[in-house]
Amino acid sequence: MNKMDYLDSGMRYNPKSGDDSWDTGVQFLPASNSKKLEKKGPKKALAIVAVLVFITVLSVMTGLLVWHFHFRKEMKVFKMYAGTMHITSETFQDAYEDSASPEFSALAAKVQDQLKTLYSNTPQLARYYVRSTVNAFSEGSVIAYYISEFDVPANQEAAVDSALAEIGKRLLRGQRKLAPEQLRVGEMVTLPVDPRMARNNKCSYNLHAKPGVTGNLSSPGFPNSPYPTDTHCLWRLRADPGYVLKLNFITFSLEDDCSKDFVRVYDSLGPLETRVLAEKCGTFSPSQPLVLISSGNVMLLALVTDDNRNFPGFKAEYSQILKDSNACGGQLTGNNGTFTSPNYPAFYSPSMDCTWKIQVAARLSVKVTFTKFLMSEPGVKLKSCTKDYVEINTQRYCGDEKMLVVSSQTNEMTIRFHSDATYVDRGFAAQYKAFEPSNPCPSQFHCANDRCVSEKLRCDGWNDCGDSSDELACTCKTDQFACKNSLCKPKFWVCDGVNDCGDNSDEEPCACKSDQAKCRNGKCISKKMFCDRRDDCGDGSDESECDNTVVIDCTEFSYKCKNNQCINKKNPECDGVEDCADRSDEAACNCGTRPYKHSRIVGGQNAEEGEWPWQVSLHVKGSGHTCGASVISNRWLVTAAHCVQDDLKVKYSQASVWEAYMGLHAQGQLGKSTVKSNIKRIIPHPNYNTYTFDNDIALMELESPVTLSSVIWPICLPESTFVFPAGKSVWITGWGATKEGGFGATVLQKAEVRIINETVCSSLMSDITSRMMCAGVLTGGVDACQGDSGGPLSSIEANGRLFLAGVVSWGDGCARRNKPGVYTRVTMYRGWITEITGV
Ligand SMILES: *[C@@H]1O[C@H](CO)[C@@H](O)[C@H](O)[C@H]1NC(C)=O
Ligand SMILES: *[C@@H]1O[C@H](CO)[C@@H](O)[C@H](O)[C@H]1NC(C)=O
Ligand SMILES: *[C@@H]1O[C@H](CO)[C@@H](O)[C@H](O)[C@H]1NC(C)=O
Ligand SMILES: [Ca+2]
Ligand SMILES: [Ca+2]
Ligand SMILES: [Ca+2]
Repeated sequence: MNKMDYLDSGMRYNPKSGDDSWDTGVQFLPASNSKKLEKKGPKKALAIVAVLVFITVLSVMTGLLVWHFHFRKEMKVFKMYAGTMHITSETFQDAYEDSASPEFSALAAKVQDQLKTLYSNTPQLARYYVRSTVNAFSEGSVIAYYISEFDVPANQEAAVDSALAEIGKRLLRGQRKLAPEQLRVGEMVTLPVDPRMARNNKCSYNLHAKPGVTGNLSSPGFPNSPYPTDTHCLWRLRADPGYVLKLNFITFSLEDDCSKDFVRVYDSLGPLETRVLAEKCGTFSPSQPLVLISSGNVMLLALVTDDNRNFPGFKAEYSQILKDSNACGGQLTGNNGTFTSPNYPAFYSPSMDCTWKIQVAARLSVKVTFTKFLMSEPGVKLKSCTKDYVEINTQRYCGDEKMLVVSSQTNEMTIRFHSDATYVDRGFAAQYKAFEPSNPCPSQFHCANDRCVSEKLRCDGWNDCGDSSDELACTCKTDQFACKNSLCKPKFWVCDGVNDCGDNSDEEPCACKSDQAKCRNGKCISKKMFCDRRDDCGDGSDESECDNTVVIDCTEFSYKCKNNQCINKKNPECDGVEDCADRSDEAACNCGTRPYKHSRIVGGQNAEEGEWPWQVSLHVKGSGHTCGASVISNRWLVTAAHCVQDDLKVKYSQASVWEAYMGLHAQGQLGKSTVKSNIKRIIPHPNYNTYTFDNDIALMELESPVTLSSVIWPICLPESTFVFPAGKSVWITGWGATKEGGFGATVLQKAEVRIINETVCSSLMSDITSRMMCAGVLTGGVDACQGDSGGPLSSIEANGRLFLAGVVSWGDGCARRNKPGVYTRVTMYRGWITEITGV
């Protein structure tokens, strides 16, 4: 074959016999091609180039193949294994806790010797073994914690893993042959260490909890400097025998991505994958404390960081508590009561089993309502419930449950709680109650799923049962829309782009024809008219969501960069993408972020601490909380003009009657970070109309600038072109104050509301102007008033950043279900706000 000529001239390589892949590897250039090249004399240059290319390709291929067959086999992977060895032939001495003691060294040497012998006698391991290091001992009789290191050829990794998984059994089989001075071992576990745990710069601490004393520990540098890069720090925590450890993170603020920086807590002194209690990153709000409790008298805390982006870190307290206080379960009698998972609201401990037996009076039945239920494990498919679970009548529950209610057929119920050895969670809180089987919900509505809800919630358009059974078989009221499927929904959900009926019948009256699509202003235009560079909608919305952000002719609807160019993107400000050539859309974005990760804790209307850091409580001196406001800079607040109108008794328009509380969570409880400030001046909108509430907005200047912090932070102000479309969910917050009457809640409340179609709102309410927007409640109680006059309507936008969409104004501004709330449309006042405040 011709191809061999090329080979001979270009290459000195002779493939090893038996390497079949070699031959097939070079057949891509057929021999016939080279014959053609030889014939065509004038194109000799071309032929030479082709030959050179061929040779180059061939040498690269050859190189790869040589590497593949020769070196790859030899390429070693460094692997670490963590192990525990239960030594039965020794008794624990205090000196074993001190790795500098001669006793520690002597026993460690014995363990290391024994491991070496064991590995040397195991064919799959002997050649790759590097060393073992004993890091700690604990009671029981003596447990040794060690790390074994191996240099394993890549293709042998699995074999080494499985040999080590079996090594414990091997050791036990060999016990009879041991010399008398050798250690007797009851159990041995050896497992690969998470590769991330092998990062550099090790540091370690050994801490023993003292009886009745709370110790403390923190990440290196805390609180003065961020934690260092490329760090791997270990804290080995011990308690006295008979005690368990409680680790309580007071502050916890790491990078948000656990693949970069993370904390791991083990129910062991070694980093065994089978004993991980938790892996955490991000920031935890003080209202969701992170408290872990071990199952034995040891615990290992590891901090692992990567090479950039450092955060403050953590501070934690540790203490020992009696193991008995971990006991759980029991007999519950009486016709109502509560019980919780062990340690609640701290995380439950691993490897626990608890049983509660509830018995109520004969002829009654039992109903258990879980007010909190958080039993998730990373990487575990929900609903398999093979790890941690609650079991009632052979039915298992796990994961996160929002509205779990379970009833019995008899007057008894048995609830079993089980946690396995790895990954713990917050657990559950439950209430139980006896009920008359013939009347399970006295003076309440009985949902199909056994929940009981107030009769007032029946047929009100909201799914309160969780299974919609409170909304079936209703006669629609005048303020309700009759869906085709016979559900009744509040009329204000019509034509907002959200399918509330379920069969879309609430959206049909305003749907576009099939070849059309809807503009933001509601007009239907042909789909072809979108992104054709012509404003067919009249509000530019057909040109604002095209694939490429381009510069367009400015209209009153287009976003204008500082350099006066207009771009066709919707809401480009602070979305994390530089859209303007001069980057001005991303220039002033120190706003609208929150210090804490969004909470997983579901249900309830209480805000988390720091969840709404722009929320202000405006107090009238001497009479307390009166209105809400929003922080927009370190000097300025936005509130409602109607809050600052004089009445016969109080001169609300005077700055001196007010004081602003920022960073406040609960009324009457000033936190460490709460700031109280006097007001220098109040500027209500000059066109505020006391009768129609038109232009209901006012600015307040603080007496002196406030120091911004994690709990006091400005919300972003939208440009005049910013769009908050009908159907979008936004949030209102407050303590429930209307200017007329005091507040309803101590802790800051939050409620999700949804923006209502302008046309629809105008048809339902009178005197709605273009400077107002309407929103209806999505979640929240019936009678509770959430949100304050003057408080923020916060909208979560691109990148999780929050913008001030509105100011709570009138109607049922404090968010009740039956009526839309009316809000001052902040986009209308962007120019005015800048003019006065410079923000
Ligand atoms: C933390 O513990 C150390 C001793 O371990 C002690 O000196 C220090 O005062 C403690 N700090 C606090 C805030 O408890
Ligand atoms: C629980 O039972 C006690 C009497 O046993 C009663 O006074 C109390 O009101 C009950 N609580 C609830 C929530 O039903
Ligand atoms: C708002 O509702 C009207 C009908 O009341 C409808 O014509 C219009 O398209 C709706 N607007 C949007 C943006 O859906
Ligand atoms: Ca309802
Ligand atoms: Ca709708
Ligand atoms: Ca942008």
